[in-house]
Amino acid sequence: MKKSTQLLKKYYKQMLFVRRFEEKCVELYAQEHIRGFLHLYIGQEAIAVGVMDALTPDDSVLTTYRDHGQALVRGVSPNAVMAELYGKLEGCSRGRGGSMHLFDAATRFYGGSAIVGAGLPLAVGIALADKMKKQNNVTVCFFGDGAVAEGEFHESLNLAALWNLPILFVCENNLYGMGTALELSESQTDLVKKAASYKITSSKVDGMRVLDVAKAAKAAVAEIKKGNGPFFLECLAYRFRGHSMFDDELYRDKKEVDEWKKKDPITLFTNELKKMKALEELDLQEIEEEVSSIIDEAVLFAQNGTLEPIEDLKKFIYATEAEDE
Ligand SMILES: Cc1ncc(C[n+]2csc(CCOP(=O)(O)OP(=O)(O)O)c2C)c(N)n1
Ligand SMILES: [Mg+2]
Repeated sequence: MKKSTQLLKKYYKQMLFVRRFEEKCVELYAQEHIRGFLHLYIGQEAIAVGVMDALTPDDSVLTTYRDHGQALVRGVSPNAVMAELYGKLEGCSRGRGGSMHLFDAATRFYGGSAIVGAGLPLAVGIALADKMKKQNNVTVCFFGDGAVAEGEFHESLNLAALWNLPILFVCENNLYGMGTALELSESQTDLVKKAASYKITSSKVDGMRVLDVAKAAKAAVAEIKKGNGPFFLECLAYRFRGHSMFDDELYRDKKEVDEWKKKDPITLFTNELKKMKALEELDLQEIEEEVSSIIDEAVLFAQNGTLEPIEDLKKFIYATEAEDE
């Protein structure tokens, strides 16, 4: 298989994997194996896949509570992610974080956070550390359109620009923050203008098209690694499901959802593969089976995992106790 076809296969497989993993999560949630909050990334897969391909293992990643896609594509073990969703000790956050707080230092995946905008100042800190240590790494911070209303967003962009930090800000603009449409919460809905006001270079990309996202992210990371400071990439997208598992979606028209579903990133990419005549070389059924067996294994791993014993309840409350471990 040609190298270029291998890359296309990787994109397809990663997007499908995230999609199927989360569809499985929906089932497991209904069966109450997964509890608590669960925010799905379905519809936005092309963004995680396209951006992550521009990174090296030394780069850092931060994101929001809608974090399964980024964690899986970054390379956090699917077993550890599923075990985390089950609240098991073998989870990537020892079962204490759950869906919104996936974390894995080995892949420099610094979370998942429940607080809107919370990843932004952390990203500034990590990028500042990289810069002070003269390490030519990039920190990628994913956040939603809702985060631009937060003070932390403005403080973070200002400092990143002022200190010329190596950060890629990836705004996943899916047009809604919970049940509030962007135009109801922002006077300026052209989000790249906000970055421009901090003198941060920016671009906008169709977040439903993985090849476009990959190209834009690669160009942005190259600029950052040349020492040109932060970059703001707005990815226009849409979440196909509700905000979380509990959402009656009264704030948006079903027709609008159906229109966006025609732009499903996996369907769009399959059509592109057809056009590029790459589809003949790819066995989609085989990829589907590969993905399915990884997910089955993850579910089994999580089911067989351990619930933290009650005597460990107070562990990790204070930093000193964590150090004793
Ligand atoms: C500081 C803060 N304010 C409010 C909330 C409640 N909240 C949870 S998700 C959310 C919407 C965020 O929307 P967006 O950033 O667009 O991300 P999306 O859910 O669309 O991915 C809000 C307001 C919160 N978690 N943190
Ligand atoms: Mg949003």
